[in-house]
Amino acid sequence: MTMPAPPSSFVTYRQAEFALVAGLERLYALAAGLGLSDLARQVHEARTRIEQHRFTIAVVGEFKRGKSTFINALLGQEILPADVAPTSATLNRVTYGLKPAVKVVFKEGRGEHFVEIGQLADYVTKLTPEAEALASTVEEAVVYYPVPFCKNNVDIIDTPGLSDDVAMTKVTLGILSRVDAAILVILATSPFSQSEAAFLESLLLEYGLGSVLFVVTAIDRLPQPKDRDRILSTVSDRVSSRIRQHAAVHFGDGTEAYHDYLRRVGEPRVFGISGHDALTGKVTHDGELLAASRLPELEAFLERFLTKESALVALRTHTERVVGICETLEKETARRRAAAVPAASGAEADSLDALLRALEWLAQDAARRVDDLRPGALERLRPRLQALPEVLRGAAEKALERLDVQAADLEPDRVPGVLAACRARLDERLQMVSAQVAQGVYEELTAQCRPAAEELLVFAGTFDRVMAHARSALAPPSKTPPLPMVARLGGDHGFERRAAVEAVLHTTLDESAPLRRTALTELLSLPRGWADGVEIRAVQPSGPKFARKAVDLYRVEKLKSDVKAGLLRELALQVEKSMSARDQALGREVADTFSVFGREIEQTLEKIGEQREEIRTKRQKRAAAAEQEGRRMEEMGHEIRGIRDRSQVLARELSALGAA
Ligand SMILES: Nc1nc2c(ncn2[C@@H]2O[C@H](COP(=O)(O)OP(=O)(O)OP(=O)(O)O)[C@@H](O)[C@H]2O)c(=O)[nH]1
Ligand SMILES: [Mg+2]
Repeated sequence: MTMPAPPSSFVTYRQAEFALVAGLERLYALAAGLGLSDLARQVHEARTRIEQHRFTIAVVGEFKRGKSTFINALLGQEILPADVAPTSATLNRVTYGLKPAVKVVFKEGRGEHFVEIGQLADYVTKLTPEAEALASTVEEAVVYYPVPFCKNNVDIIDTPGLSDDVAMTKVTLGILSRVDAAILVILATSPFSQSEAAFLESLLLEYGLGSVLFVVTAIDRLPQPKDRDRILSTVSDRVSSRIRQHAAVHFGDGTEAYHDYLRRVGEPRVFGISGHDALTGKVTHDGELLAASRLPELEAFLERFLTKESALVALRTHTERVVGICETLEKETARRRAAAVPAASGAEADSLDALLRALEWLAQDAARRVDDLRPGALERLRPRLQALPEVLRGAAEKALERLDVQAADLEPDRVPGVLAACRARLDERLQMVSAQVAQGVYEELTAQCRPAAEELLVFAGTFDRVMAHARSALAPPSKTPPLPMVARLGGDHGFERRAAVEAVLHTTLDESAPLRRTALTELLSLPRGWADGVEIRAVQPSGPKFARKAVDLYRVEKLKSDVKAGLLRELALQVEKSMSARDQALGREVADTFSVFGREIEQTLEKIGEQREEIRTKRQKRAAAAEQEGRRMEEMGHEIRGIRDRSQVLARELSALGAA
């Protein structure tokens, strides 16, 4: 590309290029840092193109506007296929080559090959279904031709017409970001339609007006010169009004930036030609027809624009593009900065914490209710304890009913043996009875625990649900959830409330059941050696010898009844003496049993506390991360604004340079 001598401005092309490349380098890092891979790729392409010093101009427009014919007119030969039916189906790049040739580049890296120029139509049109199928495999056709305009690294790209079909429109819109300037071809007989106006918007966003030319073709269809002039000024007016609209949307109607923009872009450059007549004139060497086609005037302009001004135009386009990229990035950083406000995640944590606090209250409430059940349970158990003296007495009487005492046992040294034997028998009996009473107390106690188990079950259901919610809100759901309390308590019993209560009761109490049984039995039995203080003496023999037998009989009966009375008295005494201690022990036992449920609830309180702590920590971490992200976005935004501001200054200087 020829570099015109820089005018007397401090901006030289090199400096501008250097500034743009440096800006793009930073923008690449920023876009990549934000994970915007598409934009990063675009930035990278822009940079490569600046460094390659190629200038590419695309000929664009609605379908059937005479785009291909116009390029053929420039080439002076019918090289690109043109037809009354929608024709172009690929991008055709016209580039400089001494010897005319065509290189067909296939899509997806499926190679390329050279064909004769006459074969071009076989690869690039959609005039027949077969041709269209082949064209759909072609990325682009490169036409080498000795076009003077293309001498200095300039390529002209013929594009498929817009609006005919979606795929073609996509191809054409896709190329916009990869070219430096565009020629919008408009038909004289339908000047600047709504869809062309909309398309202009894309062009303006991509390049700014300085890089868009308007070619109104087929003016030969308007034989009256005054009609031609009228059409050209109509197009010019419509384009200008569209540009004002664009400026108003982007800068605000009437603002300084608005007027600045309009001054910068200047008037649209509109040319009226007849591509058809120009081509015919060139091919048939009909100078008059060529002159009437008005192509020579446009060629003179293009000569300047594509060779002398192209470097400047390219720089301007690149600068506009950098500004556009900056705007996209600024919006993104602003969006992320707003999203990084910790309040958003804080609100969620707040409601979660409130939920867990409520769960804590429920737990404390359940614990209180369980505790409230205890006195009632004790009251129901007490009668069994109070009946103990009576029960033991009855059992003792029965055990001592028929004592086996002989006359020989009346010897003083044998009496203690008799007493011991009776006591052993009595102890055995009493032990059995107190074990039975203990079993009864145990069963009653378990029954009294049932309402507590029910309370626990109801709370466990709520606990599990809330904790599962808290966990999933805090941790990625892939984590295995903790074993639900309900399951731990008694398996998954669904809605079988009774079975569930039974299960809870047993899971909770079973562990300590043997201990409790022993404790209760101990509580209800007599201490070892309880009758050690009982002393019995046999009645001394007296009276005449002949009456000895009867006397002995009397003595035996007396011994028996003494032993019985002594043991019963001692038993009553011992039992009576220990009743208040037993009552206290029973109270302790009931409290102990109920505390098993209390402990279960206490453990859930611990878990809830841990969960709340975790929320607090997570929240602090999140807040810190959000703050950091916010700062990072702010710094990025600041840097991007800097690049944008510098690029805008550059854009102003470059357009001043163009006007000079
Ligand atoms: N009268 C007249 N007809 C023209 C002119 N330019 C193009 N045509 C005709 O308009 C029709 C379409 O021309 P093309 O050059 O194929 O148009 P295109 O915009 O390339 O069409 P697509 O590739 O399908 O988008 C052809 O029949 C041309 O002969 C012109 O300046 N005057
Ligand atoms: Mg075409």
